[in-house]
Amino acid sequence: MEDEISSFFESSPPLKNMEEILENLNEFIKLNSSSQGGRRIVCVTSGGTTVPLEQRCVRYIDNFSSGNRGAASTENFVKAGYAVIFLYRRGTCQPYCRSLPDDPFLECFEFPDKTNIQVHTSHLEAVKMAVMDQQAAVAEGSLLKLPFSTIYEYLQMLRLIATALKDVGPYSMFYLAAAVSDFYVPWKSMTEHKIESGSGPLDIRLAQVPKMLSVLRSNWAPKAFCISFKLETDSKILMEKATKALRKYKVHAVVANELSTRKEEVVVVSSSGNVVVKRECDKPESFVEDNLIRLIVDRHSTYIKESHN
Ligand code: PAZ
Repeated sequence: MEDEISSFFESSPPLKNMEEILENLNEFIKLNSSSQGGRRIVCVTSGGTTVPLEQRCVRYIDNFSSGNRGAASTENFVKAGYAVIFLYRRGTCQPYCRSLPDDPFLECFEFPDKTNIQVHTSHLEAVKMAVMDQQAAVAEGSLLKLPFSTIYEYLQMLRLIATALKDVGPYSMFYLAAAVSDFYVPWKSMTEHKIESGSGPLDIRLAQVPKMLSVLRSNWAPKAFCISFKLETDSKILMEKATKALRKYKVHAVVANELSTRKEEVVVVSSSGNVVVKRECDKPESFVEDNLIRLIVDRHSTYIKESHN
């Protein structure tokens, strides 16, 4: 497995802005570890990774993930006093923007005259809150946003973040809500130019993406608190798969969810048993992430206390 992982990274196209990412990352970690008593730092991954089919990519395989879970969780972590590294898929849902109309966003604005632009009264509150909350989180150094698109970018960035967080130890957390591709086309066996059409059906052989969770736990950031996610469409196999992942990857909890009900309820699977976490249906403004993050933060506090004993 170690060999597969090394060869994945060795053959990946290098990150274009690695220096800049590292600089921002180290500055963010330094600021938050040294700010009064130090803040806990969580890396929230969000959205789906793409799998390019050509090196000069025209076509790619994608998945369903909207990034809502990651964005809502980020807001809750910031509210709980965490510094958040938001590793997100470009173009997916962003923290503090969930109540803005996305289609068409420009309908939020109006021009009373040629030199002024105003937010339409019906959207005023939502836009005001989004701008204020986002700016406050960035200004107080609680939010660092790092975008990815491909599986290659995602895994390289996750490794950078994990190794940069190594010294934060138990005060760091990984909350891995991104929907990461299980299969990909290895860079070296990928055609450089656009795949030509017109010569019948296309056969593509996909390799399995090496599982990085074990190496994150054992090498990259062994002391970090680690939460992974398991999504299934068949509720009959969900709990079994989540329990298996808990044991196999030795994470601290697995959040199990089913595609069609993921916004209503999740199950937190851990060695202390399974806890069902639900959205409060009687409150229209409630999200499952509000209760989920409360529980995770609580578990993280216990983990920190235990790691000092
Ligand atoms: O991004 P979203 O809000 O539409 O969905 C969230 C989710 C289902 C991608 C997440 O909760 C999850 O389960 N992520 C891991 C998926 C997996 O098993 O790979």
